[in-house]
Amino acid sequence: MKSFVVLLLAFMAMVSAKTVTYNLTATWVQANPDGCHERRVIGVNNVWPPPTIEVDKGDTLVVHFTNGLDDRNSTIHWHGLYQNGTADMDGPSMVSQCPVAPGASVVYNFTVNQNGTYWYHAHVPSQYPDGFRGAFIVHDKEAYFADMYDEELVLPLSEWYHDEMQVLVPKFMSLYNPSGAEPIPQNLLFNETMNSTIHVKPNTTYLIRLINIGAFVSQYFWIEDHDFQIVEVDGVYTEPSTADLIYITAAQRYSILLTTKNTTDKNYAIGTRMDDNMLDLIPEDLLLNQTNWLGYNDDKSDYHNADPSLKDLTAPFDDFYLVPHDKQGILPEPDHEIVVDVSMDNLDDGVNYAFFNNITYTRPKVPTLYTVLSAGDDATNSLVYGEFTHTVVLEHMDVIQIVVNNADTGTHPFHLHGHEFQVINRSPSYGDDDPTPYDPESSDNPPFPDIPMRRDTVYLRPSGHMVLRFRADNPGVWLFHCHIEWHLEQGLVLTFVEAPKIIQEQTNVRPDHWAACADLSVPTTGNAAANSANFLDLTGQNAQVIFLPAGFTARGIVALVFSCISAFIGMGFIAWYGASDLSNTEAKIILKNGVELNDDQELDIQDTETVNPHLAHHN
Ligand SMILES: *[C@@H]1O[C@H](CO)[C@@H](O)[C@H](O)[C@H]1NC(C)=O
Ligand SMILES: *[C@@H]1O[C@H](CO)[C@@H](O)[C@H](O)[C@H]1NC(C)=O
Ligand SMILES: *[C@@H]1O[C@H](CO)[C@@H](O)[C@H](O)[C@H]1NC(C)=O
Ligand SMILES: *[C@@H]1O[C@H](CO)[C@@H](O)[C@H](O)[C@H]1NC(C)=O
Ligand SMILES: *[C@@H]1O[C@H](CO)[C@@H](O)[C@H](O)[C@H]1NC(C)=O
Ligand SMILES: *[C@@H]1O[C@H](CO)[C@@H](O)[C@H](O)[C@H]1NC(C)=O
Ligand SMILES: *[C@@H]1O[C@H](CO)[C@@H](O)[C@H](O)[C@H]1NC(C)=O
Ligand SMILES: *[C@@H]1O[C@H](CO)[C@@H](O)[C@H](O)[C@H]1NC(C)=O
Ligand SMILES: *[C@@H]1O[C@H](CO)[C@@H](O)[C@H](O)[C@H]1NC(C)=O
Ligand SMILES: *[C@@H]1O[C@H](CO)[C@@H](O)[C@H](O)[C@H]1NC(C)=O
Ligand SMILES: *[C@@H]1O[C@H](CO)[C@@H](O)[C@H](O)[C@H]1NC(C)=O
Ligand SMILES: [Cu+2]
Repeated sequence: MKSFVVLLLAFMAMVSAKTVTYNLTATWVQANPDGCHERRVIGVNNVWPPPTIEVDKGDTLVVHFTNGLDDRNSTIHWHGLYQNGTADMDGPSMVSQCPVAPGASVVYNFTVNQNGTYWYHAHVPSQYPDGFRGAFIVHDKEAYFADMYDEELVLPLSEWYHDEMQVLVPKFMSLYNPSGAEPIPQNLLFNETMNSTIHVKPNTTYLIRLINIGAFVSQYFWIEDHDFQIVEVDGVYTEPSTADLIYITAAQRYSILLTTKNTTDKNYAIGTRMDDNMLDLIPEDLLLNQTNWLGYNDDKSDYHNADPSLKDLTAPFDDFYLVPHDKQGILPEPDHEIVVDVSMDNLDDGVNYAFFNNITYTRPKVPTLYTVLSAGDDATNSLVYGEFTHTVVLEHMDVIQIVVNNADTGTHPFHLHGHEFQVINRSPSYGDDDPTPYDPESSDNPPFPDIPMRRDTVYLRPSGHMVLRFRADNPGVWLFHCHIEWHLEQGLVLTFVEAPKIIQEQTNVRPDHWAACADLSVPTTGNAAANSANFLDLTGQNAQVIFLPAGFTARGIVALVFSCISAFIGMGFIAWYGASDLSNTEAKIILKNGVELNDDQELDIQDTETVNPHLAHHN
């Protein structure tokens, strides 16, 4: 009888699973999200913001994607969706597919067998912060909290820049920004706008899906005089946990249950605040706090009575202690451990890059998945993927442990494609001069949790460390990267090639995906250097810029850059900048590095002597 019921349920699931189709054409649109500056943004089907994609668990999603942008390539990544059996649908350009040229189209077609809150965004470098991102919701009637709420809301959070990425990126990745100071956003958006009101009914429980669709700052989120219950993080149902303040990094999601009050005599503030520790400089006119409203009644004058600035921000809810509802226990001791150090430094071109173990990701000539498919037995040899994709080959079903040590003073939200991971250790932050790598022998380590929290994006604290585990049960090519778009641009990426022989058996790249490559003359066979005669010959691979000569420091570059500018212009630096618009980035370099704004800057003699002609010539 029991097996009959199971069969019947399986049958019912099959008949109810449907195909959901969307046509998404990326297009330029004018918009003014924060009400302070109108600009060109990337919308979908001539509308911004892009639509929310909604499916039921078990559905097949078919997206007809057309790149309607006249001046750039594009692709779409489905953040948090495992693409189990469809590794060719994951989206990152030059990893699982070719970029899609202006005017070209590809179909994304995959089945969703997960629950929860996800999002989608462009996955070519530095594109989604221009607006090409949206929510992706998987409805699940069987969710344990399905009976615990009355209504559902989706609430995307992000930061917003008034300049386009194509203006910001060259300034960021520049000799003139040697400290790698990230551009400062102009505002925080809330549901892609500001000053907005969520109208609620009294005595009602809402499931609110919070998604940080931003590309840089983490946000604190709270609602004046309201607690809520966390029931899902990044697609993993959790035991209900009461919180009144959460910290949500770029790319993370939280589903919360919020029960409204039984009276409508007052409206309440919803507070969001940037994590200003992530900013190198806080311009005087930057509003770190934003206020939106939980509206119980339409008396707008009442809004000004609420004061969100009373929240103590020192102890946001720590996601480390969440317990997954499925109670999956800690995975066994790892079969394969990967230890990586995160650092940031200048290479020979003076630009500040980000590194895992001294490698900054440099894209291959052939998308890595296509190298897997064309390499035959060599696919199990990580050499064929090239040195600078930083590829690690994983064996099917191995337990993988990633130890991430932060030799940098920033907070980094790391995301793994194709999986969620167990977070079994995460240190507090340490001081700037005291980076503390994970020491498995240390008696200070807390015991690993029996039932670790799982999610697909987890933050590493400044100068701290964390230990993650997952089982390699999903053949594919999966990136592990910082989700701060600036740091992705700087190369903070690892590539996992998981179970390459199985990828070869189960992957059938569709003709339209091959055609996208042909459109742009991107080779589809061969190793990272596009050599298909000898997969072990990497001659001609794209390589990272070489390291600076020993003894040359980032501080030296700063001094040099500014002294060269002064010399070249023939006057003080202030005068030079006085004539132009002093941008955030430039102002930050000056402050961050304590560069003197006059002619008597101190130049380190050693630095001047070891100056490389390439650098000097640049000025
Ligand atoms: C998508 O576009 C095709 C061709 O223009 C059209 O036939 C189809 O109805 C559209 N589907 C949706 C879901 O909009
Ligand atoms: C929000 O309020 C600020 C301050 O009054 C204003 O400058 C801005 O234009 C408003 N934005 C929107 C989207 O209403
Ligand atoms: C699109 O991608 C191709 C192949 O990588 C590249 O050569 C081309 O410059 C890109 N186009 C644009 C507009 O960036
Ligand atoms: C999507 O994939 C399914 C299963 O492989 C296939 O039957 C279907 O034709 C595909 N649809 C499109 C529009 O490519
Ligand atoms: C997904 O939903 C099902 C049914 O509600 C549940 O059994 C399962 O544990 C959920 N998965 C996760 C990862 O939370
Ligand atoms: C978010 O904004 C959209 C319009 O872009 C609106 O339809 C939706 O109701 C808003 N969501 C909430 C939670 O207020
Ligand atoms: C309304 O809520 C308050 C605070 O939770 C509670 O003390 C009170 O009993 C409630 N009133 C009714 C009528 O349910
Ligand atoms: C909320 O529910 C309580 C108890 O059911 C009821 O007395 C009260 O009138 C309700 N309040 C509103 C504003 O509907
Ligand atoms: C911003 O909000 C925080 C938390 O409530 C508060 O401590 C701080 O004073 C606020 N800052 C401003 C400028 O309102
Ligand atoms: C990275 O480079 C530094 C300086 O050259 C060296 O000390 C360190 O061992 C390198 N780290 C790795 C993991 O190769
Ligand atoms: C992928 O599918 C296989 C077989 O159906 C399953 O064993 C595995 O757990 C799945 N992996 C993920 C990450 O969903
Ligand atoms: Cu980062």
